[in-house]
Amino acid sequence: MANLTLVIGNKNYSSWSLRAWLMLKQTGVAFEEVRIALDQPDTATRIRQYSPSGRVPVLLDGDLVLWESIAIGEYLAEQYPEAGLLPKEKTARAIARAVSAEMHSGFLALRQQLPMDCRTRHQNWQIAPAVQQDIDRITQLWQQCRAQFRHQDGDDSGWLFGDLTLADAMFAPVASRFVTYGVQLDPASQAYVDTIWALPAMQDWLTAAAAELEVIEAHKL
Ligand SMILES: N[C@@H](CCC(=O)N[C@@H](CS)C(=O)NCC(=O)O)C(=O)O
Repeated sequence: MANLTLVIGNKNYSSWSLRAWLMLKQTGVAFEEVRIALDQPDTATRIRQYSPSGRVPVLLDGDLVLWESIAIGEYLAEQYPEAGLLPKEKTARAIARAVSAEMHSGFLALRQQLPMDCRTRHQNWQIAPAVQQDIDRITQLWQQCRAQFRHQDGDDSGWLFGDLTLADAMFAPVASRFVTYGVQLDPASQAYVDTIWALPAMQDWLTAAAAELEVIEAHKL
C-alpha cells in the first residue's frame, strides 16, 4: 500500500469522498485510492477495516488514520502548504474555515432532498422552500467570498478565495447537485459552478462516476 491512501465511497454518490479527494488531488502528491461501494451487504464491514467512525472518506498516512473530510483538508493544508488549500491572508483563511464549517455542518435540507448523483440529470425538479433557503444562503456565501477575496489584480481565477482552496472542494458536491437537479442560479453563481465543473480533477471524478455500475436509490442516501 502506498504511504498515502484515501478510502472513498462510490464516486457517483459519495459527496464527502469527493471533497477529500479534490483536496488531496490539489496537493499533487501520489496516493492510492481504495473505493468501497456503499449500500452493499459488506459495506459496513469493509469501511470499518479502515474507519473508526464507520464512514468514508478516510485518509491513511503512514500510521495516521484520519476521518472527517474537514479534518482531512486541514491536515493536508498543514502537510502541503504549497498547495494553497488555505488562503495565505489571515482574514481570508478565517472565512474559508467558516464557510467550510458551515458546509460541513449545515444545509441539511439540500443534502437530504438533493442527494449527490453525479451522472443523473433531472428536469423540472421541484425545489422545496427549505431547500431554496439553503440554496440562497450558499449562493450568498459564494458571492460574498468572491467579492471580498477574489484576486484584486483583475485576474479572476473564478475561485472563492482567489486560488482553489479547501472551501471550493467543500462546495464541489453542491455544484454537482445543482447540475443534477437543474437548479436555476444567478449568473455569478452559475459561473462559479462552471469553474468547479471545468477543474480537470472534477472532470476525472465525473468520468469515473459515470462508469460506475452500482445504482443506489436516492431515498437511501
Ligand atoms: N462528516 C463526515 C461524513 C462522512 C459520511 O457521511 N460519509 C458517508 C458517505 S458520503 C458514509 O460513509 N456512509 C456510510 C455508509 O453509507 O455506509 C465527513 O465529513 O467525512
